[in-house]
Amino acid sequence: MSLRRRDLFRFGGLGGGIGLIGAAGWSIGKVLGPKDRPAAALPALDLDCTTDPATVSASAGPAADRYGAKFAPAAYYAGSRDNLHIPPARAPFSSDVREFDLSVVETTLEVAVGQNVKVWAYGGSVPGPIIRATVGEQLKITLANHAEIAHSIHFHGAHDVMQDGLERVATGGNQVYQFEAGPVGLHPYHCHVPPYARHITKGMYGAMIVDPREPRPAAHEFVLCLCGFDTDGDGRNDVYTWNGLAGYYQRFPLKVPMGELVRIYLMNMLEHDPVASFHLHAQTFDLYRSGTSLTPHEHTDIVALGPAERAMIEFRLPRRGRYMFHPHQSHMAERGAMGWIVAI
Ligand SMILES: [Cu+2]
Repeated sequence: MSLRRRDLFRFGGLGGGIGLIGAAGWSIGKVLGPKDRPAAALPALDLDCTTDPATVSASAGPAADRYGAKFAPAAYYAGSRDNLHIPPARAPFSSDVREFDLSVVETTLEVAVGQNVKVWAYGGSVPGPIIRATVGEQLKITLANHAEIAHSIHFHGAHDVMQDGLERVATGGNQVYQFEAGPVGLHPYHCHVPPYARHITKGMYGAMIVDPREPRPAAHEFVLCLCGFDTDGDGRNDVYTWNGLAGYYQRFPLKVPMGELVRIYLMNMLEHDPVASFHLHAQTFDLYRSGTSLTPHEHTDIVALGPAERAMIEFRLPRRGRYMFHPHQSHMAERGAMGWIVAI
């Protein structure tokens, strides 16, 4: 069954739309009855964020210039990128070495409908796989370079300087990085071979979550990595995405149960833009900068993030409905970085 956002609004507001979501297999498991519907239907928005991408081309005229139309996923995407935004479950502390494979392959990613970018992909994906460990665990991360030029993995956080990922790994080469996970928080990893702006804008980054020994409260967890693509080579970003595909979370909103704790790990891996932000509509959140503290630094509805800066946020959505999120830099929001969280 094919479901588009404008269909969702057409069927009597969000209650009807969520019924359809369930029918389409997107439900998180709760069966909704008539009493579960919101008191009033949500107003339709003037955001044609689901313009059928198959009908859009760069020369398609005014329709193609409608908000978001050119910054949508290709029509064939079917919402199967959960591994890029749902982190692995937290595991108890282990004295065993945790092993990860971040080998690099070259591939092509359709970052927005019809816009194909050649990328270097850690573990075959952009962003790379989410690494998760408990503070103090030993990590062993392997990079086999299957790409045509040299790459590396540099990890943020604290570790032995000999494991800092500054050495180039030549084509066909292998490198193993071993260090202790820490400190608690959210730390990016990325290629550090110059010009590394080019390597990063071609997809060479990912998130590493380091959990405290005493687990944080149970929550619905997501990772959102803000990424840009310079599709015309002019040194500026042309397409902005959360986790690699423009408009993905417009078409496939994150879904959470109403009233339950949500935790999002945010990361800004943009090159070329000096600052970006994450703004949540209709709800405020606790902000833990870099995720390194167990108590929040601030309570707000927006957090600014410089390059490679990250944050952990926690909130609950008290009402059934759709909550927009986006960078407050409008050119980013309008070029692919708009998304939704639906509380069911
Ligand atoms: Cu690289």
